Amino acid sequence: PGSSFFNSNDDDFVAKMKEAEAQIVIFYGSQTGTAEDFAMRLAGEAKRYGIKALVIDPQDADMTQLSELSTIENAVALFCLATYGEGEPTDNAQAFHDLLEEKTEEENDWLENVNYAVFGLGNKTYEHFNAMATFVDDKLKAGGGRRLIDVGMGDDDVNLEEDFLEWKDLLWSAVCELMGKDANAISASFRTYQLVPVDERKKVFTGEPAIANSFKHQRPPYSQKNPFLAPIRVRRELYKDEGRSCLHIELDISGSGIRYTAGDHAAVYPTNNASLVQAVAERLQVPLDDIFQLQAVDTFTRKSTPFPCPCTYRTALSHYVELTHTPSLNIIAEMVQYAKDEQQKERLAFLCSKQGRSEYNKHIHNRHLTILDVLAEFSSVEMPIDHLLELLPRMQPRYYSISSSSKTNPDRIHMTVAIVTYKNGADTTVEGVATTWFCRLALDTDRVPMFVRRSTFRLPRKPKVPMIMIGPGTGVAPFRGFIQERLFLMQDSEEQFGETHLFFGCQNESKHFMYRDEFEDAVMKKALSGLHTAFSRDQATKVYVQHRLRERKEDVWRVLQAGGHLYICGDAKYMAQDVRKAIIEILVEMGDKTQQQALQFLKTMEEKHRFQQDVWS
Ligand code: FAD
Ligand code: 2AM
Repeated sequence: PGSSFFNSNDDDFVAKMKEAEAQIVIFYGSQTGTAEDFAMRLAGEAKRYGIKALVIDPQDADMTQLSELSTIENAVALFCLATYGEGEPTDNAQAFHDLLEEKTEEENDWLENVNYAVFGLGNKTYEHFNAMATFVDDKLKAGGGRRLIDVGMGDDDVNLEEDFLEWKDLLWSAVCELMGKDANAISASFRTYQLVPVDERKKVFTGEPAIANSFKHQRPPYSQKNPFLAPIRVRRELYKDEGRSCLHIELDISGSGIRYTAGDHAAVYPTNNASLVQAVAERLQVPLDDIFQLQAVDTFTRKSTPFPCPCTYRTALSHYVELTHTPSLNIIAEMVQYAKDEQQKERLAFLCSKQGRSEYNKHIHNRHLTILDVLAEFSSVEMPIDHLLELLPRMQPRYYSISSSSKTNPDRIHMTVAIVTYKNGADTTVEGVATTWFCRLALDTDRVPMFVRRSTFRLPRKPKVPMIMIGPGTGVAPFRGFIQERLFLMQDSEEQFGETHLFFGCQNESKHFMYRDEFEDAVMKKALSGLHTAFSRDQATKVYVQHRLRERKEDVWRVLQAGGHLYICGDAKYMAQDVRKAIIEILVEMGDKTQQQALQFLKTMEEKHRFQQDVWS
């Protein structure tokens, strides 16, 4: 196998801190890389106060060592923790979560004199907003830890960046006070990585997320670090109208050894549009085919490189960084030094000053400007590409709810993909990276780097258990898989199958009713007892799935009362919440419950895994 991008780590972080003379350790719980990014930014900023900080992945550390932190004078542990799905920790923070949960009453002083602060990355549209961060904050406090500042409740639905900035202002004041430092830090810029001569012996990465040559020599088992290159065999339009379209895609996983279960997610590493890469290259005069190597300035930062390299600039811009995300404030701050025009320099400096924050929000964040929009506006900025590359967020895999059953499609993974394109505040048409890339790929010959992420979204184990599935729009994806599976199981089966309802919604029946034939066929074959549709725009007033649920309140109550399963999939921001409200109303009315009892009923269902959600925003 090729050389690995990931370093192996000694797990005694306190010893490492002592060795590096670091006073701060920053742990991150990251699923999409943002928490890790924040952790790296904090480490970079610590330098401005003359403090050394170590960034550590909790899964590579012996977290019981936290109790030893007080052996370093004024040491501080910082946590940047994302909450995933239904209030769960991220995969890399799961063990740390479990450790905190296990700490017993008798050990409630195990963190005596340990200074800490927690920042949470969450999204208010989800029910369990920042559950992981508040859990950790509470547990550290309960363990006797010394909380430096209140837990930061970052809300990605509004402005995560701003929440982070506010929290970190408070943090640095508290840290400086603790350590007796001057809080008015010097504003010099510090590079985390630097260009170094390319080591000719090293393998050149060509887009692999972790292991050099793994695209050339494909070897199972496939995983996040070693994705399988799947050809697309089928790509067909489920609908297309003004500015909106949706695709049915089939990835071929034959021969890969990859297995999946209906309800799992397919994760895909996309490639940036070549024309976008070209545009960045032209603006910043990037020699796209040159091979380069970045290396950490400080050897104790967790990663020795920000992404797999050596590679060409073309590879880095195509595979390793997000080019359409709105530049965060630290990118703007680093641009200041490269502005040749004094007015532009001043304006950039203002945007990233405390006084200019609301202007940054109004002018850049809320208008969803891309890095190219900003570079176009600040035309005198001559930023070296290697500096920009270290600052741009790492390209993240995109997740799709698998819309097939492995019982009927063991060699294929089906996905139901809504194409993303929108005009931003600079009137730029921004293309969703993955979804528009799917449109451009050549069938059979191009390859999609992918892996399967296990989920807990599952059919009832016993087929006789009744169920209600609610999935408007692309939210119907996993239910198509469930229905395929039920149809398969029903063949030659003597077993009794519980009643099964699907609530589906879309704008117009004639245009957007995807998989209609299949669902109607399932009704005929009795795999679906009820197909309840809400066509929101086929009449003067909007009709949504929750209206149909209310109309069917007897069915809903009967199924839930009988111990049935309830599933919601699709939009987290509005739909899932409105549907929950409707369910609560039905429980109150039909079950003769108080609001409180209804909430408790649903909570118990959730704990027993009978109420499951697969939602995203
Ligand atoms: P990106 O390049 O990631 O761009 C999307 C971003 O653009 C958004 O996050 C938002 O910041 C911005 N944006 C989008 N629209 C606008 C707008 N109008 N104005 C301003 N900004 C905007 N998607 C499916 O289609 N089908 C599925 O089955 C599915 N299942 C999912 C399951 C899970 C667990 C999760 C987390 C997500 C799922 N998604 C699904 C969403 C999917 O992962 C991608 O986020 C989506 O396809 C967009 O990817 P992209 O790379 O094309 O867009
Ligand atoms: P709309 O676009 O006409 O508002 C799939 O996207 C379907 O979900 C569409 O019919 C859409 O309707 C509908 N939808 C939008 N907001 C919703 C909400 N809050 N609850 C349920 N369905 C919603």
